[in-house]
Order: sequence, then C-alpha cells, then structure tokens
Amino acid sequence: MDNQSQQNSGTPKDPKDSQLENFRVDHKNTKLTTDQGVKVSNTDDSLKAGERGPTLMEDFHFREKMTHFDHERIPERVVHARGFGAHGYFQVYEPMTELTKAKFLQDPSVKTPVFVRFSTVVGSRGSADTVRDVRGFATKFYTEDGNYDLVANNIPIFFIQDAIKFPDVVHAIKPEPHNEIPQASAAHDTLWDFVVSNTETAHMMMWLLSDRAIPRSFRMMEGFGVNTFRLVNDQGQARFVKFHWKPKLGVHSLTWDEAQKLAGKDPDFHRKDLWEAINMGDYPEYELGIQIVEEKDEFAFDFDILDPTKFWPEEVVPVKLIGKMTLNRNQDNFFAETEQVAFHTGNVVPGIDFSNDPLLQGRLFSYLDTQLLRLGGPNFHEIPINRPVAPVNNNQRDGFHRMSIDKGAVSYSKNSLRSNDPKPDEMNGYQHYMEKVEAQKVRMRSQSFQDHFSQATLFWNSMTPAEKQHIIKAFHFEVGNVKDKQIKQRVVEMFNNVDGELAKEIAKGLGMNPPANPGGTGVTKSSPAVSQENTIKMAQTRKVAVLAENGFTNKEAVEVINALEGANIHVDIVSKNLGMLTGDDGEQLEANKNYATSSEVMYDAVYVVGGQQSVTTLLTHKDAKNFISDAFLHAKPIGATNEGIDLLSEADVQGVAIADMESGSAVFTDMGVVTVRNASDFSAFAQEFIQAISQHRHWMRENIDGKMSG
Ligand code: HDD
Repeated sequence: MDNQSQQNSGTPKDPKDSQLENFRVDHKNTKLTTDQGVKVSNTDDSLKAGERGPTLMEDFHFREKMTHFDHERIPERVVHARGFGAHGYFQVYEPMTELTKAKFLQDPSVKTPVFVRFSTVVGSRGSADTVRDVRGFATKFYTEDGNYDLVANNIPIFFIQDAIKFPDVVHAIKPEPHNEIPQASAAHDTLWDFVVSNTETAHMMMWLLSDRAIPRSFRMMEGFGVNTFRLVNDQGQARFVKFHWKPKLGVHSLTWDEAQKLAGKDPDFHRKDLWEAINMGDYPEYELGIQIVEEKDEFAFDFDILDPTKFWPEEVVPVKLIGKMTLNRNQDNFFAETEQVAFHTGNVVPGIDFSNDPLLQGRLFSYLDTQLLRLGGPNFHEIPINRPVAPVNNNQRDGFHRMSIDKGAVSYSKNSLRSNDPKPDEMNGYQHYMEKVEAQKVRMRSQSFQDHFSQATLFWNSMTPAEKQHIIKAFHFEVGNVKDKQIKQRVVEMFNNVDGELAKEIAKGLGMNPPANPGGTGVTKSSPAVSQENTIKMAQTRKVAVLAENGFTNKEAVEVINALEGANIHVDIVSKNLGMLTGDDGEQLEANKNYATSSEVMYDAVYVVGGQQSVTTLLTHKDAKNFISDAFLHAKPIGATNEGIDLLSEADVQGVAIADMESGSAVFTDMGVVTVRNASDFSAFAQEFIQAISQHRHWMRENIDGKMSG
C-alpha cells in the first residue's frame, strides 16, 4: 500500500477528492516530455557543438527546463510566509438553523472538505517553526454554497484596533530594514518602540510573551477568528459571533529554552509533527465553537465587542461547540497547495456576515489585494487548491493565466442574446445584512476603544504562577535585546499600567528603574479559560525517547514500550549508535535514533530502561546524561526502572527525592519523575509514567533553585 492509500484507508473519502481532484498527477509509468508534450530523449546533457563544445541556443529542451526553474518562486507572503497545510473535513453536530442559514452548518451527515494552513507571522519562508510568534490557523471550507474562509490566529486578540495601522505594526516587528536583523523575532528596538508608542498593543503583547506563542504542536493550539462576525438565519435575523477552534488534544506549549534549541536542531519541528501525525493516523481534531451576542446586547459589556484587542471572556459569553474538523490527509505538493492557497476574510457564504470591527473592515480589502500580486493576477481562484466545489459562473474574463475557455460572444450583464445568463439569483444569492448606518465621515477611533489595559490585567490575573514566570522571563529576553534604554524604561512604565508586580519584575531583569507610581488597573477578576493549566490533558500521540544500550533488561523494555504504544504514545529507541541492540536475554531491539539524529527537545518524555551493562555504558555517555538533565530542566516526565535510576542520579536530577526502593517494589513519583526498583512486573510503573506524560509538564520543578526552565 502506498502512503496515500494507507492514510485514507478506513476514513471517509471527502467529496473534493472524488469529484474534482483529477488534476493530481503522479507521473507514474509515463515518458518524459517537454511542456509542449514532445518526448525528450536525454535530459542529462545539453545540446553542444561537439562533446566538449559550447551549448547551443537551439536546445529548446534546455531553455524550457532552465526558464521554468528560474521562475519557480513566487513572492512570499508579506506576513505568514512560513506555513504548512493539510486536508480534512468538517461536520456540524446539529442543525444550526436558528442561528444561520449557512448550508454547511445544517446537516450533521455532510462532510465539508477543508484545507488548513498553519503559519508563523513574522519570519520568512525558510525561518524556524518554533520561534516566539503568533500562529496563523486559516481554514478554507469548500462548501456547496461556495468557499468560506475562517482566517484565524492562535491568539484571540490583535496588536491594533484599526487596519490602517497594519503596515506600521508589521514594519515594526519585521527585521529592521537597514540590516534585515533579527529574523522571525520581536526582540528588537523597532517593535518595542512601536509598542510603547501605541499602548493599544499592551494586551496582545501579554499573550505574545506568554506560552501561547511557543506552541508544542499545531495539533495543540486553539484558533480564534479574532474579529467579530455575524451569523444570519433565513429570517434575516442576525447575531454577533466570535469563532473558536478547540483542539481535542488540549493547548500545550514548549519552554522557551526548548523552542530556541529546536529552532537550530529541527527548524521543521511543527510541520514534521503534523505531517507525521497524519501519516500515522493520529488525525488532529478541533471542535468549532461560537460565542453569540444578541444584537440587543451590543453595548452590554464593559468592553466594546467590535474592538479586536478584546476577547469575550468565556465565563461571560460561553463557547458553544457546534462541530468538529478532522485533518486526515497530507498535501501532495507543498507549492501547489500550501504556497498557492489564497485565503480571504471576504470569502463568506450566505448566513455568515461581517461586523463594523475596523480591523476586519480593512482585512476585507487586504487579502484580495495581496493575492493579486502574489499569485500574479485575478485568476487565482482557478488554481486547484482555491477552486470551489460549487459551480462558478460569471462574466469575468481574461487576465493572466486564465484557465477556463469561456465560450460565446456575451460577457456582460444584463444581456438579451443569452437570456441574461448567468442570472443573479435573488432567492439564494448572498444578501448583505441590512445594518443601518447613518453617520458623519470621520477619521476617528471610538471612545469605547480607549481602555488599553483592563483585559491585559485580566489575562495576567488568569495566569498560574508558572505561567507568570514564563511571561516575566519572556520580557527579560525580548526587551533585554532592545538597545535603546529609554524604550526599555518606557516598557516598564507601560506595563505598570497592567500590573505593578509585573512591572517591578520586568524592571529588575532589565536593570531599569522600578515604576514610580503604583501599578495596575484595579481589575481583580480572572478568566480561567485563558490559562493553559485548565486545558485538556492527555498522553495520546506524545513522543517518548527510550534510552538503552546493549545489555538492557528486555522484559522491562518490552513491558513498558508495549504499555506506552498501547496508549498510543510513540516511542523512539535512542542509543549512541543506530542499529540493533541486544538485551540481557539475547532479544534484540532496534535503535532507530542516535544522539546525532535526536535530542531531548524533540520528545515529550524520556524513559531509561534498566540492565546493569546498558546503564554502565549510558553512564559513560555525556549525551545520555544531557538527555536526562535537559528533560528535567524542561519539566518533562522522566521514567526509569531499576538500574536506569542510576543514570537519573548521575544526570543532575537534583531536588527530586528519587526513592531508591531497595526494600519494595512500589512505584514512586515525585514531580513527574517516575521510578521503580525490584518490581516483578512493570504495568503499575507504566501506568504511572503515562499519567505523568498526560500532565505535559511538571512546572513545580521550576521552583527548585537554579532549575528554572526557559
Ligand atoms: Fe492577516 C495573512 C490572520 C489581521 C493582512 N492573516 C494572514 C494569515 C492568517 C491571518 C492566518 C495567513 C493565511 C495563509 O495561511 O495564507 N490577520 C489574521 C488575523 C488577523 C489579521 C487573525 C487579526 C484579526 N491581516 C490582518 C490585518 C491585515 C491583514 C489587519 C491588513 C489590513 N494577512 C494580511 C495579508 C495576508 C495575511 C497581508 C498575507 C498573505 C495573505 O494575506 O494571504 O493580506
């Protein structure tokens, strides 16, 4: 079975596959041709005047091949240049008729095909996956009513309130223009100059410096439409709405130290994780949630619901889960799909409409405009990945790269020569919601957008002590890299408006003066849903490194690995050298990774198998000790059985009372370190270890002196 059929086996075929995707070609059993269909006899040697002579102009095959190659790149996206896509489908749980007439939200038996592109915002196409940044989470629904794009991020709010400032914030955060430094990073003067000069950024910066901006996986991120939209039902009744994606695996992050190391050791960490998960059948799932505000309640909140720097706290406006998206198919071709996909907030279907959110209004212009340049003209909707499954009929014609051959003389409306075809459909055509707008033209911001700090305080209040520490440390790194001392001091003063203690901690790390005035907004509430500690926690699909060398105790290894794999946890056997290892009973186990091709940062947990000979060898490997001490530093679960425990003691796993269970066989767990000696079977150990893995990280270790992670 090839990869593709393996992936698809057992999963329902999506309609886009069968009906329209005959453009996917694998070139199997074909002969090489030019783009004109002429068969090519040799593509390894150019046509020359003599074996050692110059290449001839008449070599049309050489010229075509080289010209095509020279034109292979298109401009990368100005923002969100680095991305990675996957296919899947969406199903609604129950008819949403009362809220919206959108067809794809009516019938639970309908699978609407989707294509999702995850991205970072700031870095270039070749930058690392794990940088500190917002992640894009853009979904194209190929509905029977036309394409609907939900162009979301993994943070529910934005830097600015009005789209006219988008070029400014992007110029400020991108590498500085004189020297193109730093790549994919907010840790530089121009961004922080922008921040202190535009205090509406305060709330977003709190999220950007939190763990949200260094996700463990695309599979473990929330998505937020950010802007306020409307749902409209077939009676024409509208309600305000915010969209959410909730990952079934919960929301989890890396530590900053891991994120930085991964950027060097595996810059493709996130795309690889998604690609491999889908290939292994660990299809990522996200539930679609909506928050609804009735039109009559537009002004019922202590923030303006049109302000994109504010979220709607879930305890105030609950999230209703209405459906689920499953990503079950990898792309066939990165360029054709991930690179050429064109999202647009203006791609809506009947039943979904806009609000006057001034950021959304500007986005409605920007996305179409950007595609015209990036994809070279107005016909990008004909590129396979952008084609709707709904029929397309209109009088738009010509332009670069037109694919369809539109027949007949008539390309205007109204016409009589073709009975006015294609005809507008008054009944089913898109009707804009008839919001009443009568106002003076002003270049102004609403007074109701003036509070820049209350929700930043709300966010801060909602963080656990560990999450707060991470934010403080992120300030120390990001603002620590700013050269201008005046900007650093202004950061202290600005975030004193959010919280006095936070500002003091920032000042301490930066060597700046503590704030002169008492800080804070007086907000004492918190919003539990924004803390990642309150997320779903599970061990499934996690990756564990098993450290072993020749002479490992096979019984232990087999029992523990089987238990892990039985819980759908993936295991790599890591050793000094690749190849077969022989256990104490002569059984063999293949080391599929060595220290050169793996690193602790690539795993969620580490397990050291017992066996005197194996552990004695491990003790001579600095890399093995580093594996353990880094796992400890990064607050990850660590498991060890019998002699394996000796490696933990040697590897600086201090501060943890590793119970050396000479007398018994009880499993001992302390701060995510799980050990057992003298056990007759390892199932209790394995269950305890799996439980520790499901907790993701054991942040209490960070309180141990000198052991702060990140
Ligand atoms: Fe944007 C890309 C999300 C504000 C203008 N944006 C882009 C992508 C995502 C978002 C996920 C990548 C799409 C893909 O994978 O191809 N953008 C957001 C969110 C915003 C936001 C959630 C805040 C609510 N964006 C925003 C504003 C503007 C833009 C205010 C301009 C007025 N965004 C763009 C763009 C991009 C883009 C320049 C670059 C490439 C593209 O559109 O296709 O037009």
